[in-house]
Amino acid sequence: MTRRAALVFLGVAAAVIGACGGGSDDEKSEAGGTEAPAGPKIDVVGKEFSYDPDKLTLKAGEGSTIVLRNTGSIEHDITVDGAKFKLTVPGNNERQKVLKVDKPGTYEFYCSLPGHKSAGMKGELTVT
Ligand SMILES: [Cu+2]
Repeated sequence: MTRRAALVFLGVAAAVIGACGGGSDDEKSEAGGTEAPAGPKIDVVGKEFSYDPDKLTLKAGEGSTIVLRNTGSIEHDITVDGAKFKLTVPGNNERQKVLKVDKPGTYEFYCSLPGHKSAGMKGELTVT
């Protein structure tokens, strides 16, 4: 379905470029893919009330896929305020989301459910 849409899009783009008589849009269309950046995969296990590991590192400006495996019985999340990032996972489930932080520094990540952070669900995110 999406592949077909992409092919149709390419066909239209080629027609437009052809009509303009220029090939300068070639690079643009190549870089304009809608695929989310996957980058390195970072596995985190969360449960009541901790993360393992509780220290994460990623590169500034580069998307990393955070995979949160919640081995607890209730919902947990990973929230990073400075990056507008929140990944919520129901109990005994696994979800993933791309995290990209543009500014190097040290950030805190934590579970935003009431009481969880103070119970220990927090960690440190280092962006280099
Ligand atoms: Cu939690």
